[in-house]
Amino acid sequence: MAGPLYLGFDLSTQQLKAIVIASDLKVISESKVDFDADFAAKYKIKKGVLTNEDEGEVISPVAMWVESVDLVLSRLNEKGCPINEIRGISGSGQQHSSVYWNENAESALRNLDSGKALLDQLSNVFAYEFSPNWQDHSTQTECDHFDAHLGSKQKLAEATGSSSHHRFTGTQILRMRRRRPEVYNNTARISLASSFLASLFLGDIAPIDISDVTGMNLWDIAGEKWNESLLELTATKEGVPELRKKLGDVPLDGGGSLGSISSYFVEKFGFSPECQVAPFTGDNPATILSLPLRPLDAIVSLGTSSTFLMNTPSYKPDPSYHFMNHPTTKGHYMFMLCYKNGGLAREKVRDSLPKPSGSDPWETFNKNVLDTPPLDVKKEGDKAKLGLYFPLPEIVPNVKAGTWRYTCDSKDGSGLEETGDWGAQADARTIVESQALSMRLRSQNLVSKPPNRPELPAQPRRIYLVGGGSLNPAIARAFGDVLGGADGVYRLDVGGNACALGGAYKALWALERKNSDESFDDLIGKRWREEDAIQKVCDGYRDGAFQAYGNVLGAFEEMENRILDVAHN
Ligand code: XUL
Repeated sequence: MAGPLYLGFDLSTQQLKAIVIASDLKVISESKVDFDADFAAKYKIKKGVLTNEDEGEVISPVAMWVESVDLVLSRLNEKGCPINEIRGISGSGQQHSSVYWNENAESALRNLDSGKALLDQLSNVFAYEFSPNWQDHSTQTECDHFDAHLGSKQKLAEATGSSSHHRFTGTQILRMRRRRPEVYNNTARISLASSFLASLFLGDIAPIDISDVTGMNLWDIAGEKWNESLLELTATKEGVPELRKKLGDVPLDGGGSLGSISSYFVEKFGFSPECQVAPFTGDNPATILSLPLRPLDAIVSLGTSSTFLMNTPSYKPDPSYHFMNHPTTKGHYMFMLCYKNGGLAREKVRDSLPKPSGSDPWETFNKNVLDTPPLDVKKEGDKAKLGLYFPLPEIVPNVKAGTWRYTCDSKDGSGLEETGDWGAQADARTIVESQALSMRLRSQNLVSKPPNRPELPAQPRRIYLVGGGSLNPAIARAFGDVLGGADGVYRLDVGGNACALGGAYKALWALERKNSDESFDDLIGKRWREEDAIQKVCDGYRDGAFQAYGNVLGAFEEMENRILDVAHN
């Protein structure tokens, strides 16, 4: 076997996954716990969560996560994984979710007994038995307070990388203090899902990670410290020292070791006592670590929701998107767009088309996507079609559920007007285009002319597709048409495991880097075998198509603004 092994976890909404890699990045073993399959009866969850619709609360039972850690490791053991060879652990957690520990937590974590189950020893260490999930939308009042507190949404975005969002942890903590003061008062420490998981392995409360902390609306990105004014808003002026204690200090380095693994795991599962715990990060930051992502490369994750991720040295915050600290590279940022409407919205259009004769449910949809020219402009003078398809209320832009169809002049986007239903056939291409156009609109200031092909317009260098939608060639083609991709559109071939894999790579980098200057991309880039990890699915940039979309980008933005105006008046 090639050198020591590294273990990456991903604690997502629906699963806890573990993946073990060797130093040469080869995957050695994997296991997972599926919350619904393993625990639905016990915890009454559905798709990993409980919902309280009256208040917009979406929560996960923390005890279920604790139990899953024992289970995922016993499954890894059953598969014969050489756990004693693992030298480092890291991983990821769903972003924004918070865990409220009480004063028993520290000593319980430090004195874990390998003769007992983890949960038996940790059942009385939580001030709140649930963790608010990223889908929670109970915090509109708190969001309004956060957006107003520094003067405007834009100011909040400048300070913390994002304007307020229901799921961001600062608003969640503020609501906890107001709505459940007894929980807030009994809370000794607050973790994010990522640092919670790291804490179990460390046998101590792990600090919050330098990238994941930027999903809280509480971290001053430029000042590299907690934002005093936003702490005051969350805790009141007198409460700030107490809140600082609950949150703890945040190490600025995403690498290195937090300490050795707790003896509980050594005795119970055969880990080496030398095995180190590196900082765990959020699932989106971990996704950008699942390959050596260079500036100008973009990852488009096409799952239930959609995300667009870039690694960039520029910091240009705006209320409609997120900048987060890069998990490994100081001075770099992760640019993120997070859409609620992705795969489900496309499926809705698919299901309104005639059923395909073959076994592929996407056959008719794909044929329509590929047979329809960009913007459905078939001949000179045809109007361009633009639409928005949101079965769920959307985050980007922040509008209620609905479907809107508009047309405009294809040459310059003039004459934009709302129009009636044009039939599901045209919808197939328009929905895919609209998802990609929204990403192009919001990332246009971050891209530049490709250095190896300076004759081309500014665009991403490579587009990497991940998630379920990445398997669909028609969707890949349409995303390439809209977004470009001078070096092509690629599918990242790691199944649903990008975050866990990113966690394992992070552990490797954190522990094998020669010094704190050896960058993640350099270290992983040298070992990454492109041919094992990615597949080119299409050329990306196509002359003509790219410009056609550029001509209507302004009209697309105008359409969104009109819909927003109506929604907010
Ligand atoms: C990002 C977000 C989601 C979760 C999914 O802001 O809320 O992508 O991280 O686990």
